[in-house]
Amino acid sequence: MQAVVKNKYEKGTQQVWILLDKRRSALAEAKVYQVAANAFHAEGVRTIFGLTGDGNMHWEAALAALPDVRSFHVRHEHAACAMATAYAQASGDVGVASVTCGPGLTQIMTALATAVQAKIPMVVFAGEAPINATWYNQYIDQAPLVTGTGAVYIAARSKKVVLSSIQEAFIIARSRRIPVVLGLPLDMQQEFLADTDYVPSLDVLPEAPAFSPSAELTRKIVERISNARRVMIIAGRGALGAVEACQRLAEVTDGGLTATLPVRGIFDGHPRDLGITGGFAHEVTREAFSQADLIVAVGTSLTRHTSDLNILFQPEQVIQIDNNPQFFRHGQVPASLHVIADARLAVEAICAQLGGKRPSSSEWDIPAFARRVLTEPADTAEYDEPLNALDPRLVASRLDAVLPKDWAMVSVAGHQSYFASHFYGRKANDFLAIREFGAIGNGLSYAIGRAAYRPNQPVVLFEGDGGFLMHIQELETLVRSGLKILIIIFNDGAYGSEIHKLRADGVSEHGAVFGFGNLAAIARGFGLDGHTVTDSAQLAELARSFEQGTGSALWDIRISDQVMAPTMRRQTKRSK
Ligand SMILES: Cc1ncc(C[n+]2csc(CCOP(=O)(O)OP(=O)(O)O)c2C)c(N)n1
Ligand SMILES: [Mg+2]
Repeated sequence: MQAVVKNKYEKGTQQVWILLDKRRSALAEAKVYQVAANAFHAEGVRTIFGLTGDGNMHWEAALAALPDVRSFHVRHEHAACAMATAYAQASGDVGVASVTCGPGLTQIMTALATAVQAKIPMVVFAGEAPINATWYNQYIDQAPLVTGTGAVYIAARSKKVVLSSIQEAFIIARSRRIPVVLGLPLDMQQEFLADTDYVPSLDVLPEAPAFSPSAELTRKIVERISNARRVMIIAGRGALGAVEACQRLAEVTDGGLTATLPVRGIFDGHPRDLGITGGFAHEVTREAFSQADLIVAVGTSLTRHTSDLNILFQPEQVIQIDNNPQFFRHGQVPASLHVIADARLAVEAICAQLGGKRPSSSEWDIPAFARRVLTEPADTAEYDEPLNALDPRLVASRLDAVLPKDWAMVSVAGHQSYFASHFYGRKANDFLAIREFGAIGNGLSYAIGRAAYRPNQPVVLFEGDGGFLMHIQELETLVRSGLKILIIIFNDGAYGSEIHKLRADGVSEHGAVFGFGNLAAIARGFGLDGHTVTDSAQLAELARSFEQGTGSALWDIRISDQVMAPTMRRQTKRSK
């Protein structure tokens, strides 16, 4: 398609329109915002999320007009940033959001901090106050706000540095996996600039080398494995390219396979798959961990969530294999042996050297544990009192039975997230859980970002009532976008995470209990299909009608506030 750019400029008192044919006139001048939009397009950006104002509206319109670009206009800037976060996580590419200067930028602090902690490659195009004005009502010093979240701020305050700043932003985002905010003063964006060829970051960045561990280090690991009795393998996001190698390692060591929550399902279907590790692990998986004496952690940064605060295993038991280990994570050195290597190459080298050498005692029947994970409840705690609404554990298992296995699922923070984590027979790339920074109020945005990545795959969002109401305005964005999302609210009429702690501490829970509201009617008001669920027998028929329909739906499932997630039970007991 021919890129014809129409620009208006002032010549004396006359307004002159020029048409720039970019094929013929590579050095033609265009407005800075247009040149910047062309550069983003050259970076391969085809999906953007934003809310416009003076600082970004021209850039956004220019980029949205370029071939194949889809622009999502949201109702709150935080949502744009959170959508770009989920889009980046799902696609593996750089997420792009855009906000105006001043109040547009201040809205995204929580989403930026989350993206930093989740190591999300992202570029946020932000306006800046005009450089030539003596006063501007939306002025704020943007850099310290952004850098305070841990993100990078690049101010491009002269048209001469605009293209190199965009290139730098994408180079940093891709190579360091971090969000970068790019600030361009809004008056400078209206200047003219030669639209020279832009060199995209991927033309500059070399491919990351894949290191094998040294033969000596491999021998050391093999010796530890041979001296161990029961080996458990944990895979994180860095193991996505090493699935078969990890499975082979489990087979040759008679060991178990587990996944961190973000890659739930990575070993789905393997007879040694014990599901997720960490605080949310199945009771049977916890039992297996209690018998393991060696942990091989592959491609995971080993947060405290992964070891459930060192309850499942201790750092001394762990060998960590990662191409970029942190060595100190969540307040401790998380492993006793660190291997800097490519996950697949390292595990393959270990398997090759292990040959027939197995752990000294290999009577561990992991396939029996794996069968129990699939057939027994994840949490068997019983309650003496009759429950005042549905048991969220039974709701989750019913949902697992009625929701097709190839729909994508999105899970968020809050007490209900434990229940929404226990779904089986589903693939890792059909699950998205960004829980870093622990902020509530992201669910709808994450689901929209995930759906924007694969618009033809239905997405199921599991949310709490509190998190949902925090950004309910994005229902309007969802309906306008035409994406198909099933929103499932585990509605306990409260900030569940708070009430359980307040109750345990004997403190009044009045500030955390709100009642149920009529979320189904609200959803219908926005144009979704809305249902209140008080009996899990309703779910099968509702799933059928969602599948057959074309639009989004919300199910407000009334769950009991008496059932505590095991993580919460342990936490409240510890605080006594
Ligand atoms: C932005 C933000 N504000 C406050 C909190 C504290 N907080 C953690 S969980 C939670 C309750 C969430 O309620 P809901 O979404 O209904 O989920 P539930 O815990 O009830 O399952 C709150 C307020 C937080 N994590 N993030
Ligand atoms: Mg709640």
